[in-house]
Amino acid sequence: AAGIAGAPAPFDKGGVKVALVTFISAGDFFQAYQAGATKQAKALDIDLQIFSGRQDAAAQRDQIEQAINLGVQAIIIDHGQPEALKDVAQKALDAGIKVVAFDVNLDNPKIPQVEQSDHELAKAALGQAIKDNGTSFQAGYVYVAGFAPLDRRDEIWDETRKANPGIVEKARWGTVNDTTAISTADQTKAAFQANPDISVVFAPYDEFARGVKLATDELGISGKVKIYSADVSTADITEITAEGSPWVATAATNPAVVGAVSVRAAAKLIAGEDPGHNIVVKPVLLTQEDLRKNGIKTIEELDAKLPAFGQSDAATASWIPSN
Ligand code: SR1
Repeated sequence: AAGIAGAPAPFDKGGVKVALVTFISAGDFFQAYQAGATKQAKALDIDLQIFSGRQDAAAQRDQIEQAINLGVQAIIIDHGQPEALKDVAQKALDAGIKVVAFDVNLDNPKIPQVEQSDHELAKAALGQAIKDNGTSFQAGYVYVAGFAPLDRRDEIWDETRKANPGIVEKARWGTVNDTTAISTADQTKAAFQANPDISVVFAPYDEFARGVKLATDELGISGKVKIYSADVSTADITEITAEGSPWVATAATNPAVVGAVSVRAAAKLIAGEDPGHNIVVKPVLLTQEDLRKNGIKTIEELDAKLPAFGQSDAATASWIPSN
């Protein structure tokens, strides 16, 4: 370990170990989040060990125990079920290990919470839905309760429907598993068969949106449905900008930036600095029209075009190299 010249201890000498314990590891969002975390860790000369989740709360608890036993200086907990994690996160704190949580509310003043401003994200996507479709339409909604970001986005869906009684939720469905998009596609087909008048789907997770698009393509109804989502990846941009695509807008951060911010927050805690309690990475609204007009095909092109997407000043410090 070489360390970083001029950085506070222990980063000046190097050899810092951090664990990233995930709950969901499949899918573009989570892969990009991990890639961003890995890159920022490398820039900080951190040995980052990633524990891959399988949507299994007991396994995630075990992995946190393993990280504690490995003697890491910090643990980043990425999603999960709060009730399965709160005590084991406290155990880490009691052992002198710093803890950062991303998108799982551990409700502990010692644990900074990283999030993507999910209220703003949902408002941006639904604002575009209203702009395109007016305030009266038959809607489908893809939602699974119990995930902090989805629950926060759900609050805005409720608020939007209350403010616009002409928006009618005809059906609600959703699954989070190893193959979320495929499971969601199957459920979407059933929802559309029972409710052929649905013209707008709010699917605020890109795996959900991908599933809805797959279903509408297979049912041959893509021309009469519009999908509004959260998240973006290069593969999503391909789906959104494809000819005849019903996926017309998404509100998103760059997940690699969120991963980098999570590592920086952990590094600041290890160095004895305060990264703040609520660490927010702001999303941007991306429409099919703008992506096509600007010829954007990849995340890298979005980074270059939209500085607010490609970087965040959350949890920065003069001694932390940007990645
Ligand atoms: C099942 S939770 C999925 C969400 O987590 C992250 O916040 C991503 O934005 C994704 O939509």
